[in-house]
Amino acid sequence: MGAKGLTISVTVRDCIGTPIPGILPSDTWLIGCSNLLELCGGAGAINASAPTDINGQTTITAAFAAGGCDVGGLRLVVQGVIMPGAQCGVPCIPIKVKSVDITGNLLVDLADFAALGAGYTSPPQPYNECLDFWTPYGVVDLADFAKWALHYQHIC
Ligand SMILES: [Ca+2]
Repeated sequence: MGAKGLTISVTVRDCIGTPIPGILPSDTWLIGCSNLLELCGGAGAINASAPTDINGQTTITAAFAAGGCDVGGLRLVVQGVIMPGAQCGVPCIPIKVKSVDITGNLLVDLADFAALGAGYTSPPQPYNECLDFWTPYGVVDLADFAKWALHYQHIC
């Protein structure tokens, strides 16, 4: 994300609002809000940049190693607990994750080619945002296929 100028700022507090310092980067990661991402390396798919500081703060700027597609946003996980929790009514972080590993088996293979082909080109095929990898956004065309093809046979 940092390469695209994106940073997620994270502040971790306990139940009475006291910042929690020293939470390891490996204990801070992201998941898809609709649970449609296959995380490459599990919780190691994307981690914080550093341990939380004395103010309970850190950032997430890494690339997201995941297959599948979740355009419903992201949610933070700290030490295995989903933050801030859907029960709090807090919206998901508005970041869409789309992988050329469309099927989410952590390998870009012929199954993904078939999935892309089912929605190629759009129009006239119905628009599938999960297949829209490159500009112009809102259409699935040769540019999206080219982006996909660059990663053919890649594994996580
Ligand atoms: Ca496109």
